[in-house]
Amino acid sequence: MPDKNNLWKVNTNKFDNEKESIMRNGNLYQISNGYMGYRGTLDEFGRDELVGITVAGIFDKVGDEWREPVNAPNGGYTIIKVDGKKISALETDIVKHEQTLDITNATFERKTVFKEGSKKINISSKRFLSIDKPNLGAIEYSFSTDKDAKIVVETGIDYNIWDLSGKHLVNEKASKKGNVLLYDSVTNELKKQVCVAELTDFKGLKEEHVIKSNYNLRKFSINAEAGKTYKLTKNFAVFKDGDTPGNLIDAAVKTVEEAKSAGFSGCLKVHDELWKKRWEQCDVIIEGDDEAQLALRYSIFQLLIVAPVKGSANSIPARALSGQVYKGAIFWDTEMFMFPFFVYTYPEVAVELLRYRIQTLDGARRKAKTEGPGFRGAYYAWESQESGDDACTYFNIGDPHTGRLLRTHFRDKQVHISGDIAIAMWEYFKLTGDDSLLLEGGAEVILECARFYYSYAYFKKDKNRYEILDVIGPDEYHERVNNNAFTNKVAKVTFEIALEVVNYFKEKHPDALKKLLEKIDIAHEIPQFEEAYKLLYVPQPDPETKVIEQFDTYYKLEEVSVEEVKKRTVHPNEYLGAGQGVAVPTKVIKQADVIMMLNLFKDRFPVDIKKANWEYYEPRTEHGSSLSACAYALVAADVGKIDWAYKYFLKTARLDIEAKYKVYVGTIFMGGSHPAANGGAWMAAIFGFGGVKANKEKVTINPRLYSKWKKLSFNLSFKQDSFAVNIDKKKVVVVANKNNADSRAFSVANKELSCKPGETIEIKY
Ligand code: IFM
Repeated sequence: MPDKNNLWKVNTNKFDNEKESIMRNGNLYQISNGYMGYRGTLDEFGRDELVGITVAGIFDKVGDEWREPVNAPNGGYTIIKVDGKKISALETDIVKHEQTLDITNATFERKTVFKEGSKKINISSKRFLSIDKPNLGAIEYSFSTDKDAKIVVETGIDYNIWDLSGKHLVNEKASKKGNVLLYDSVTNELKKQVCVAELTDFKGLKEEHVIKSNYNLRKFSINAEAGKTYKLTKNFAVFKDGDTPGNLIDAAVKTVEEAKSAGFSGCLKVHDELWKKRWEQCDVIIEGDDEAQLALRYSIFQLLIVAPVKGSANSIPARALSGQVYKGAIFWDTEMFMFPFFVYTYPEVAVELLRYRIQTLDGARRKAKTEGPGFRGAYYAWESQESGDDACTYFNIGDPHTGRLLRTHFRDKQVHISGDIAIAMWEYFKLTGDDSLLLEGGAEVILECARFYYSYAYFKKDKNRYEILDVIGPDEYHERVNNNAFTNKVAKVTFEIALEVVNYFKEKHPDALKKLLEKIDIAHEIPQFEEAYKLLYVPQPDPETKVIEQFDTYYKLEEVSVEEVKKRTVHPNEYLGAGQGVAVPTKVIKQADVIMMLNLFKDRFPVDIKKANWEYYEPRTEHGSSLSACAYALVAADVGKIDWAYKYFLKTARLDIEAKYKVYVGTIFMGGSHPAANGGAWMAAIFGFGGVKANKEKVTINPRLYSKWKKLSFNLSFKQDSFAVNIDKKKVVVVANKNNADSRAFSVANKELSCKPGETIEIKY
């Protein structure tokens, strides 16, 4: 149970030197500022402990290995030697250890008491990655001994870099310019420059410069007095190609020099203030359930730390910036699971996520052409990196028995990705009322996605309908299926949205429409979209059972329990799908699929259909993906199964804070954080228990609080206006910000209202 008085901290007073615990703690205690992530490792750790500073938006490939994000050298490295002996949590006796992640401002702190011979040594450090200056990291490090000792401090840049797939930084140069330690390099594939500067302030002490074994260090030798605390502050800056128009090294040097002048506390103060604003805008308060409160807050924190830097047009990878897992790629996870949190609470970031898709539209066009036959439009990458070309490999999961890679069809058949993006693009416009993103390229994205589906669909003459064949839906255990309900529905809605965009532009932006239709030569295809929208088949509920068949022939598969399927595996890491996977011939599914559809289009299905499908698919779902639990939570809440909703809410909200997730699928290392599950936790709380949903016209709130919850409070952004919402067991209170632009429509507990700027409305339910 979390500490009641502190629901803003993650903390342990144990140090476990098992490799796996170090890896899990690296994820759990990571800090990030959207530009880079810094794993929660200790100052003295190195490559073997998976120290990683993963930089957003820069990728590299070595030989035939997987393309992945670049990890920068660790400018935060420090180790001390006492009477010639290295002091490290890995080698030295530990008397006491405490490490804390402060969620209020993304700072990581460690305090360790070591015993070396007859001496006790205290080491403390605190670090953060500035959200004011995204290239900057700052560390305050101090130590003391209980007896006089000869201490050597080595601090600087460790460029022994942990990489999963090859050495990405080459032409490495270590040097010192004035007082600043420097590291310069280029990436192996595209020769993009990556550099690091480090500057230590250890008042008045003389230092020696040492370059050895891929460390660029300064060395201080001290005759330390018993009981005296020695403190140094370190700043490091990471810069990559494109960060500044000028010289990168100069920019890095300037960044650390300015940070040194401002001092650790000066930099921290600005950083703190910005974090305070973020929390004022995005926090959710649950009264009466500390476990849920901490887990949800940690989930929100995980999303906030990876919010892309303004103007970067970066998006959020499936494992955030916790390392290179999943090739640092952006999946549908972002639009379907993270985007809702941002668009409802932090729309400035939601824009950034969608700009990334506008920016990678050409990559999606290339994929449509090369994935063929005859595909046109935008077929977005299943695993998208900086150019939008697909980083997903055709052989994507290793078989633990043979070590061979298995053919999976994630890349070539998971076509729902394009529609997921089109839906988010349109959702942004509906909820914010801001059409600038559509004008900037969002409308083009939507039309190109519709064009792709038209080129992918088949017209079945005898049935007078379009079908979508040979795909993978969200349930990845069943590949190459026909008429997957989720995919067909997403495609149909994409046609619908494309038509709505055209109509909206006709009315509001006729010139822009004319230009766009000419630019992509699509005017003659609009009638095709109309026809496809009308005639595209979407599997319907069975009139008797009300269940929607997940895809054609799903019902013919073997009826067997999830437990039984798992018993059939012969290796603990075995993947249940692909080729001969044990789930393939069965009805056992990997993750929410029909249920995902019923959640995504919740307004288009009645409760009895949702309930019947939840009851049918829930026992057949293995939840082999971290994306699954939240969909089950959301639909459970929708159909009034509040205890089930809570069970699945906790599963998604606790995933990262509990850090007990699986770390291997097949032979592939998967250890990292799960921002989609974090976004799912927010959705389950707000849309599920809060009963919030919004469309172009209004915000609807129909609460169904979990029994333990006394109160649920959160902020909402709608049409660029902000509202504070407080829900307790009896009433809903909505407070409109006094600076809101206009009065907005609400439906609270089935009462229609409008909420003027500065007004408070209170409805009993
Ligand atoms: O996007 C998901 C997919 O749905 C299931 N496998 C993991 C991917 C990344 O999270």
